[in-house]
Amino acid sequence: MPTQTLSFHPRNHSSSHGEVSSSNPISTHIDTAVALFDLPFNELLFQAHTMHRAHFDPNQIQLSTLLSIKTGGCPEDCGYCPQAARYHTDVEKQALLPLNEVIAAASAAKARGATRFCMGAAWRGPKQKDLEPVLDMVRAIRGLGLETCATLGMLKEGQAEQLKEAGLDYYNHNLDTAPEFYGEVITTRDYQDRLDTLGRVRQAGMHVCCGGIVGMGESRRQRAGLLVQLANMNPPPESVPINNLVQVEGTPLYGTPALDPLEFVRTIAVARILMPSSYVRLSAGRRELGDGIQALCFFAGANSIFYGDKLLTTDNPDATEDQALMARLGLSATHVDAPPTNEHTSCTPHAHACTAN
Ligand code: SAM
Ligand code: DTB
Ligand code: SF4
Repeated sequence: MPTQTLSFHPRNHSSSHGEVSSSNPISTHIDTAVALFDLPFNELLFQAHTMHRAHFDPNQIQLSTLLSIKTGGCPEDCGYCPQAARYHTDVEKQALLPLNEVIAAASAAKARGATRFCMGAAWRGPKQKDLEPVLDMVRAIRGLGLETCATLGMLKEGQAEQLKEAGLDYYNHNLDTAPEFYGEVITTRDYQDRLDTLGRVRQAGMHVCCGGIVGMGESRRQRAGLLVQLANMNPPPESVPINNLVQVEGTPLYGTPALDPLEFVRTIAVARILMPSSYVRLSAGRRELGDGIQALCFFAGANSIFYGDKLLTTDNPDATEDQALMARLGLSATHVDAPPTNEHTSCTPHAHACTAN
């Protein structure tokens, strides 16, 4: 007999894209999420893995590669970020990369087995003169047959449509943490600014990549609060990056007591239960987690990673280490149908288990 019987029955998440609503009629209450976190570890992992198997092939992992296309010198004050101009870190400023360098990095990522290429820029948000060269990058990367993702900061009216028109499949913009903890970490943009950008992305018909960071000193209830915010988006994000804080000397959050790695696994498990159809990505901080904890995360429902030796400015496990870990665990890379290169597409990339391997 199980000692705890709490189980979670998610709603149907098949709402259409373009629908932006904060008044989701069937919303998850924070107490439900906290109760999941509080379950005995084995009970929680069993529920999460059962949910995972019902929605995904548990032996397939989606691989995204990141590239910082504009580095450092950011005017924002995100307390975790080595790219904020106001903190003294070792990050060197780098202007927007030329198109040929971005194409070379994307081609190399594809050759290593990545299916999605994500470009990050240390901007508060892009100006129109910034956006135009990024649109060229999106077109070129899509032309290579990769899915495209970008994280450029806050978007103004009309910018999401331009990105969509150029062929951007996903826009990454994180809520980062629960509303109640947010002000401890960032003061130069508020929670509603983030929700507004996410609404623009959805309205333009792009897929939403939205997650957050744990290990910033938040409470368990606040970790649950972040996941509830994500799960109650209507529809929930297709891609949910869960970052474990990478502590960078010079940032305000450097020296924060590290999160218990088993609490990180619990966070992944609750994310999987609350967002059964979303890809849950093990994001920053994988080097510190080690192989055993990552294996538990994959069991708990993580089915995507950032793949490649570098995140934006910090180190990630080497691609060869990830290949070895995946081989030890019998995991294979999710295959994605090459997106059409037509700029006026309304294509939805379909990831599925690769039958060729
Ligand atoms: N500048 C844009 C913005 O913030 O909207 C896009 C790039 S920003 C680096 C993307 C995300 O990376 C942040 O929202 C945060 O969740 C994550 N991130 C940044 N620094 C991190 C760190 N030191 N550890 C973990 N995650 C981090
Ligand atoms: C996300 O959630 N994590 C990635 C991506 N989206 C852009 C970024 C992680 C950055 C980690 C710190 C760095 O390398 O600068
Ligand atoms: Fe700037 Fe983004 Fe870093 Fe915040 S997370 S300081 S917006 S680069």
